[in-house]
Amino acid sequence: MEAVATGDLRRDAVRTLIRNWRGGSTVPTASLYPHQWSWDSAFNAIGWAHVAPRRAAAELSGLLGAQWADGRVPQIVFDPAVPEDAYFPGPWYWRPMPASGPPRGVRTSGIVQPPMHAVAALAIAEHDPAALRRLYPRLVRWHDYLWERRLVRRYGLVAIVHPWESGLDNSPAWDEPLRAVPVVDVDAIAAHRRDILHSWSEHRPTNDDYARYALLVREYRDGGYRDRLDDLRFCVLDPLTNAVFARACLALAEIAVRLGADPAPHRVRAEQLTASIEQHLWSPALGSFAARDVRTGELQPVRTVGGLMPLLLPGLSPGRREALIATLTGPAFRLGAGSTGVPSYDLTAPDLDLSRYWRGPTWASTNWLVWNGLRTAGRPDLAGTLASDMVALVAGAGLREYFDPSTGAGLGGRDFTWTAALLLDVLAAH
Ligand code: 2M8
Repeated sequence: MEAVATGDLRRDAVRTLIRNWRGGSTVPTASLYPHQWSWDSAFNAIGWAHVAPRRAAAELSGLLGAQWADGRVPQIVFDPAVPEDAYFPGPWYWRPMPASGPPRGVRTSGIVQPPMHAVAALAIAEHDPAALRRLYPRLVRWHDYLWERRLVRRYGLVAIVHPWESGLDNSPAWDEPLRAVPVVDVDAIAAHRRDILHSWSEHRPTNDDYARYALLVREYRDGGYRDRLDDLRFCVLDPLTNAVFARACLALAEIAVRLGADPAPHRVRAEQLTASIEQHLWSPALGSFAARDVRTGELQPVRTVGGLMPLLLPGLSPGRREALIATLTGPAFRLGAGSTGVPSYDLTAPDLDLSRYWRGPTWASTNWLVWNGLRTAGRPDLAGTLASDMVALVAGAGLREYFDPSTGAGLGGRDFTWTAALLLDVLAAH
C-alpha cells in the first residue's frame, strides 16, 4: 500500500463525496443514479464520518426520515427536483403508495435493501455520539419490520422479494428463482431504461432481466406492498441480507448499551439468525453459503460474493469460517493469489462475465464487507491483502462503480460515492 500515493487518493475520494452531496444525502453517481439509495447511504455515511461527521448523520437521518409507517426503509428516496424520467423505474412507477407507506410528501420506492444502517450508525457514533439517540428508535422499527414481516418461520431467516433488494441485482444466484417470473413487455420496458444511456449495455443487466424486475415491482405494488410471502413470485433467503442483518443486530445491541436501553432482544436475534444461516444456507459442495429459493426449497448451486458474508458473524462456527476462508483464497475468488479484490462471482464458473455488473466484476461495497469479515474472523493478514487490492484498484482505474477482476479496468459509473467513502474508511484503518 505504501507504493501508492494515498494522499492523492484520499483527496480524490473527498472531492467525490463533496461533488455528489445534494444538501442532505449523497447520490451514488450523478447521472446513472440521481437519487438516494438505502444501503449506499449507509456506506456513504461511513465515509463521510471521516470527513464531515454532520453529513454522515444527516445522510442516515434523511434516509430514516423516509421510513414507512410499517417500518420499512425504502431502497430509493426520490429527489423531487429530479425529473421523473431521469431514472427507471421513477417515482410514478411505484405508485400508489399504501397507507402503511412513506411520510406525506416523501416519494420512495417500495422495496428494501440490505440493512446496513445500524452498522453505519455505530461507525459514525465515534464521531457524533448525539446522533445515536435520534437514530435508535427508527433503527429498531426497521429491524422489527424485517423480523416480523419478512421472516420465513420454517427457516428462521428473512426473505428478499426482489433481486434489487439484495443489492447484487443480476447475480447468478437469482437466475433459477427468476425462471418463475415471465418476461413480459420486454420492448416497452427496454425503451424506458435510462441506465444504458449512461453505461455500456454489455456491462449492465439484460433487457429480459429488466422486464422481470419491472413485473415484480408491478405485482408487489398492486398487492399494496403487503408481504404475503407465499403469494409472491420471487421469495429468496439471501446469505448477504441475513448476514448483514445479524451483524446489524449486534451493532444495534451495542448502540442500546451506549444509550442505556436493553440490548438483549437484538443479541437474541443475531444469535438466532447466525444459527439459521449455518443450518439452512450452508452448501458443503460449494464450500460456501448460498441462497435458498423459498418457493422450491432449493439451495442455489453457485458461489457468489454474497455467500462469503457470514464471515461478518463473530458467532460463526470455526469449521465454517475455515472453509469459507479456503474458498475465498482458492481458485473461485483467488484472494492473495494475484487478486484484484474479491470478484462478485466464481472465477471458475462457465458463465462468468468479467464485465457484466454483479456477474463477475469486483465492487467496493462487497470488498469492504469481506474486509470486515476477515477482521472479525481474526485474519488481519488477509484483510490487509484485500485492503491493498482495494487501494490498488482505485489507484489504477479511479473511483469507478465496479472493476474487471482480470485486468482491474474500471467499469460502470464514474466518481462513485461508495467507492470513495469505503476507500476513506480502509485508508483510515491502515
Ligand atoms: C444498483 O442497483 C440499482 C437498483 O437498486 C440499479 O441498478 O438501478 C446496485 O449496484 C445496488 O446495489 C446499488 O445500491 C444501486 C445504487 O448504487 O445500484
